[in-house]
Amino acid sequence: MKLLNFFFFIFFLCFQVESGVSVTPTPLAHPFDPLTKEEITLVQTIVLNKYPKANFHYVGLDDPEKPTVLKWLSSGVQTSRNAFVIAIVNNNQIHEMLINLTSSTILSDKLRIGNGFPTLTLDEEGKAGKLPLNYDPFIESVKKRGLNISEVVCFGLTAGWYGEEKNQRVLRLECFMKNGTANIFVRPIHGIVMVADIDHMKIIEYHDRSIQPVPKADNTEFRASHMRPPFGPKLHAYGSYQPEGPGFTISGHTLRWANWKLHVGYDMRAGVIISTASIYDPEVHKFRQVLYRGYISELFVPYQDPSEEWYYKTFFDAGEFGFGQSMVSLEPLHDCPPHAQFLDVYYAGRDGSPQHLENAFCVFEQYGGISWRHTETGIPNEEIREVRSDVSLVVRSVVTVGNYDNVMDWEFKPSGSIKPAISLSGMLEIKAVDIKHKDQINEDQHGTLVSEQSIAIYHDHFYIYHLDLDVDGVDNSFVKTNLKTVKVTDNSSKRKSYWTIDTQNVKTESDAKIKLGLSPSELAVVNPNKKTSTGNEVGYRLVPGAAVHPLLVEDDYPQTRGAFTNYNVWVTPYNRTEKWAGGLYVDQSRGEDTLAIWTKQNRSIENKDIVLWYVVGIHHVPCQEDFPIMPLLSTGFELRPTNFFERNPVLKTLSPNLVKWPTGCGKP
Ligand SMILES: *[C@@H]1O[C@H](CO)[C@@H](O)[C@H](O)[C@H]1NC(C)=O
Ligand SMILES: *[C@@H]1O[C@H](CO)[C@@H](O)[C@H](O)[C@H]1NC(C)=O
Ligand SMILES: *[C@@H]1O[C@H](CO)[C@@H](O)[C@H](O)[C@H]1NC(C)=O
Ligand SMILES: *[C@@H]1O[C@H](CO)[C@@H](O)[C@H](O)[C@H]1NC(C)=O
Ligand SMILES: *[C@@H]1O[C@H](CO)[C@@H](O)[C@H](O)[C@H]1NC(C)=O
Ligand SMILES: *[C@@H]1O[C@H](CO)[C@@H](O)[C@H](O)[C@H]1NC(C)=O
Ligand SMILES: [Cu+2]
Repeated sequence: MKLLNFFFFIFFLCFQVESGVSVTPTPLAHPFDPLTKEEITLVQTIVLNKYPKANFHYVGLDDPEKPTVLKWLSSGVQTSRNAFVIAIVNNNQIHEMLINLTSSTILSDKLRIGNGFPTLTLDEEGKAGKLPLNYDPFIESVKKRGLNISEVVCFGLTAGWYGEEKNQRVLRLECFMKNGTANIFVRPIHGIVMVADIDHMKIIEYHDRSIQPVPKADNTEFRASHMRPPFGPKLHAYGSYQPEGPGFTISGHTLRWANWKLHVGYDMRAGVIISTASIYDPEVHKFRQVLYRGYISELFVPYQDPSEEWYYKTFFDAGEFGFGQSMVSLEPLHDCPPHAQFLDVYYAGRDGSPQHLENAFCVFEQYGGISWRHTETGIPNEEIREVRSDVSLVVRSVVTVGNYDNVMDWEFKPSGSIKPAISLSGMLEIKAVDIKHKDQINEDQHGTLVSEQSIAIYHDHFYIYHLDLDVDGVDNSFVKTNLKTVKVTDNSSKRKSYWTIDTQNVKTESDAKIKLGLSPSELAVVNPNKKTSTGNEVGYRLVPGAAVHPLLVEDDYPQTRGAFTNYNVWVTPYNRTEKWAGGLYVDQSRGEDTLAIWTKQNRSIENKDIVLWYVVGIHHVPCQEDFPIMPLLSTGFELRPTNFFERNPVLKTLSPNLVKWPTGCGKP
């Protein structure tokens, strides 16, 4: 059957709001602007001047105090900027430094004493990966397996903490075979336990425990250029066309689009940070605050194989590997549509020098399906059909930590909804076994046999979002509305039951710890000081994704470190330094500085500046389709206005014009 040749409609994205957004003021630097290349260089100079032997593990903007930021928002009054630095000096002293970027002075310099280590540098990860290749016992093990050392690639992996007394910065090392494929992760060299001391960059522990065949390279390739036909179904060309250009403007890091105004920041640990997002309310002719700050605070990925080679794999991808420094350049036209705009970022390398990452995130508009609709069939002799199509704005970045690619989106809608989403792709972590068919399995292999000799190990991906909502002002409350069954027992109705709501103002941190999915409830952050004309408190509701709960016991070492997954929802009073749900120093941490510990204070959260923490995730039982590379698997949630507006805020938002592709375009 011959399909119609390239026939499609393109949406002419032409957004109109009465908010005066077309006027772009001269870009005042936003207080949350990420450190510039020059500022990173300045920090490097200042620190190396004091400590010539310093390695930089974190360099970022020291969050300005909230009143400072709010003052800037209302009046443009700028104050000085500070940088926060974590450096390891002389290979063993962890220094926390605060640097005034305006006066180029060190404001404070503290030696850190305590458990846990800073985020790894990319440089030391790279160096650790090279250690085995020059380590005689390993070379011997490779020979013994009949493998070619020139085709071996190794990685340093964080070792976790399992009750050890000793505090030493170490990495476990794991090696893989190339030889005919770029998909090294599915070709592990099994049976070797290697530990490296990364302060002295040497292997300190080595055991060759057992030999398993390396899974075959056949059918593992993922590069189209290395594949032979036949290919999959032919997908027809697709275009998007914005004759008037994109409907958003980016000035510095400030983004204006439709009825939204927000700041898109970056941090080498957190990755993309959305700040000071506010939405224009046509009823009151002004922007109203919604999200002061939102970012992924931590990602916990515990694998579920307790054996010697695998038990330690309980990764904290943000705190251990640095989400921001693990961001990768996006590929125009494939990662983002044609009309996307890209932003570059800089982070500090181990030597403190600014490292450029091109196309680190992209911003684009996309057709958003139906905004609202109705077909009215009830009115005689009238045919009424009213449909509004939608457009949304997406801020996208990709964080690639080793085998996995995390595609992170922040989607904004004219209706006021914010929809953060995460999509996973990349490779599974594979254990090599001498098993070719499921029939040969007679004990728990802790994973799925996804290909001959390849067990993909069970694991979880728990993402925790830091969501500092400031709904129409700083002082907010957290409201939990339970839906409950009421039984009719007094014959007042023919019904035996109905449901109603029971609204609870949550007063303290303890009461705000919520495991979702057990009973129906609505969770909202409201401003008790602002009400709609009909008296409802203005608010934003959390519409959760599928609920995930940890399956490890609470006192298991990794679960203590990842205790922020014990509940899906937490609320804390705002504290500028409580940023990292797994702690500031996560590598080999002992669970002493987690959200679970902070909230033990049971602080009041009523009519205060509060932060909502939300855990979203995936329990991953791998399947064969995830091999040799996983098609995108997505999850997400929505922050949705709830009695925030007086009525449907997009009632009068017209659909974007429908345009046809200009004649002659897109013909083969
Ligand atoms: C940083 O230096 C500037 C310029 O000297 C000064 O005005 C400002 O108060 C300093 N900030 C702090 C936090 O010390
Ligand atoms: C490398 O791959 C080739 C072709 O698949 C195979 O013949 C050879 O044995 C492999 N060598 C090693 C050392 O694995
Ligand atoms: C080992 O691999 C290297 C690099 O791929 C290749 O040049 C060499 O011939 C291989 N040696 C053997 C013995 O296969
Ligand atoms: C409800 O109606 C039933 C059946 O008519 C009757 O037996 C029962 O006593 C009534 N209960 C009440 C609480 O009135
Ligand atoms: C903020 O949190 C830190 C760490 O939990 C704590 O030490 C500090 O006292 C808190 N500050 C305030 C003002 O509560
Ligand atoms: C937290 O504080 C509230 C109010 O004082 C109290 O009712 C509750 O029992 C406390 N919870 C814990 C775990 O201490
Ligand atoms: Cu997974």
